[in-house]
Amino acid sequence: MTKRRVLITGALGQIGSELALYLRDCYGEDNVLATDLSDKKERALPEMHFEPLDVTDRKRLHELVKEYRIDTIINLAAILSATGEKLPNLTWEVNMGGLVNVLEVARAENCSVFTPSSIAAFGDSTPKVLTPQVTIQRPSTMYGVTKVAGEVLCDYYHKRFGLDTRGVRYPGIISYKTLPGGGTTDYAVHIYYAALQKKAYTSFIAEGTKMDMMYMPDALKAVVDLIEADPARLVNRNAFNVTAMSFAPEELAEAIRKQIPDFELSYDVDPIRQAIADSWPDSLDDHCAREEWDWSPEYDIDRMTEDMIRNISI
Ligand code: VAH
Repeated sequence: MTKRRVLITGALGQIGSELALYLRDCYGEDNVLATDLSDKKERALPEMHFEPLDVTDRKRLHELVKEYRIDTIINLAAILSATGEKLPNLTWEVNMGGLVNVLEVARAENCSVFTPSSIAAFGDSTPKVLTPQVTIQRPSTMYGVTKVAGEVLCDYYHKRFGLDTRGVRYPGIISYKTLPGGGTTDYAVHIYYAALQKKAYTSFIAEGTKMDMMYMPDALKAVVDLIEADPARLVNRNAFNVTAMSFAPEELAEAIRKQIPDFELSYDVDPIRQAIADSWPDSLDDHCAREEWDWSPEYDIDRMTEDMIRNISI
């Protein structure tokens, strides 16, 4: 493991709040600085170095990178797909303005950068089954626009300035420690809580809507495996397709029934989030990640469901 001093933006979010702890375990408590717009640090990140940071404040970001001698920036701060359709201009400011700040500070201080893209970077004209690593990207959400723009901007900073930029296209991420906020795939998290509380869930995504998903432990491992990968092997660098499973709501309900036999699933489709989900792939081809940095997820739908229900029950 390389010795690193890491700054994370968006560290109180669904991924950030678990990634901060995972990176602390990998690199040591004194080598990880968690930052987030909100200051609810005590809620999610006890015993961690934490600084409030608005990722659109380049001056403050630069100060923190210098003060903490940061050499790696993990940029998670983003407004997700569904919220992004309610606040498109703010989504551009946060997602792209924040990324430009991260890239410019990284260029000035010679930091490596990891910024996740998403399956949201694809749109209706993208091949939906086993979506290729390199293909048509015409997303229909502002969140997706910022993800495509982010991918090509990170490629530019690597080619033009030699910056070490890396990223993956995450599918829906499922976890139990911090609830997701404002996403289209959030149903696949809420369903577990409803199954335990009421043995029933009403899905805002329609039956038959397949989307790629991944359990949080695999999502965390992907970050460290990629930033630690041999750069000589990397071709796609900033936008690796990664996935662990692809399922529709009724298939997830089947997996839950193996743990909670009388669980019932019903539907009350949200047309806005359904339209977003319909524009995304049904399944990704992630062979490039497997070939270039040995990506290999460990959780399938049944192993994830057992772990989710065991941990939420606690
Ligand atoms: C969202 N959870 O739903 C995020 C993610 C692929 C989905 O980008 O917006």
